[in-house]
Amino acid sequence: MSDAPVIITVAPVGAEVMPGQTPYLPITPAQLGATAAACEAAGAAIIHVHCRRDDGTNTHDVARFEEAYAAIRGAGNLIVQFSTGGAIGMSPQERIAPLSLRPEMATLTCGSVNFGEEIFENSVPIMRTILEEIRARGIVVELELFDKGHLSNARRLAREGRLSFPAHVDFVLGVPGGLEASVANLVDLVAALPAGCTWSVAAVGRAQLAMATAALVMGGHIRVGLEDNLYYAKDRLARNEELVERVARLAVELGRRPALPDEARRILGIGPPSGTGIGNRST
Ligand code: KMH
Ligand code: ZN
Repeated sequence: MSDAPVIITVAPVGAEVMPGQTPYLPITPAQLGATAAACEAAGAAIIHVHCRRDDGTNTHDVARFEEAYAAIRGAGNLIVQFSTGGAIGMSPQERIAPLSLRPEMATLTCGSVNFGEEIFENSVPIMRTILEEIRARGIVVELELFDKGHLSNARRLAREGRLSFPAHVDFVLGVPGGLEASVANLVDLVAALPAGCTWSVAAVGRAQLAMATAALVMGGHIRVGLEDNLYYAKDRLARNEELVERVARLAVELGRRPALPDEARRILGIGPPSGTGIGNRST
């Protein structure tokens, strides 16, 4: 059993949930800032950022990300991780545009995947484009794996010299069309990782809590938030900070504790949040 600190990522908004589904979705930069502060107080170390326009629609507009980034930075010390997945249908150029702001971290989804009725497209050329921008900006990458085959793509990019292992990996389980959220699948994925990788798990819906608990026992890290799960319990909508607080409490019960953002920076090989000279373990 691990007693290492657990890095809790909050994914507070995502691209799929719409404001009509819950009153707790942070839409504006100010709301993202307030969410960041509440989630840091509850035990989060990383915030995974998507942006919306005021009407709730998705945008990867650089100016909107800049406002959100400033609001989050002004609210505390969370590691800021930009999504490069964006929303289904965004072009690769749209998806990478906010990286010009040089966040400390950014995601790279390591392959295409059916996504409900749609396809989340991440061909090898798209992955190369995103990774090149991540590397050029000196940003630490989080490899997002929605299926086991995505690990093969990551290994291919490593063979091409575009990223290096060990890296930080997030398993996103339970997307309709991706790998199902089960303990057996999580154990299998973790066993398949290159030596020295750190990993976290995100899971859709009700499985979020179960997979987070499994990660605590297995020595992994956790992602929670409304991007992946709207409910605290059946028929009870969640606030982001409640989802963070619950897994932080479970961590302590299980002999671990939430990593502070600076501890998470050390674990992930990220330099201090200066905006320049950001350390980069994974690319
Ligand atoms: N919204 C999904 C299509 C990421 O943030 O890097 C993709 C996604 C992945 O959320
Ligand atoms: Zn996302």
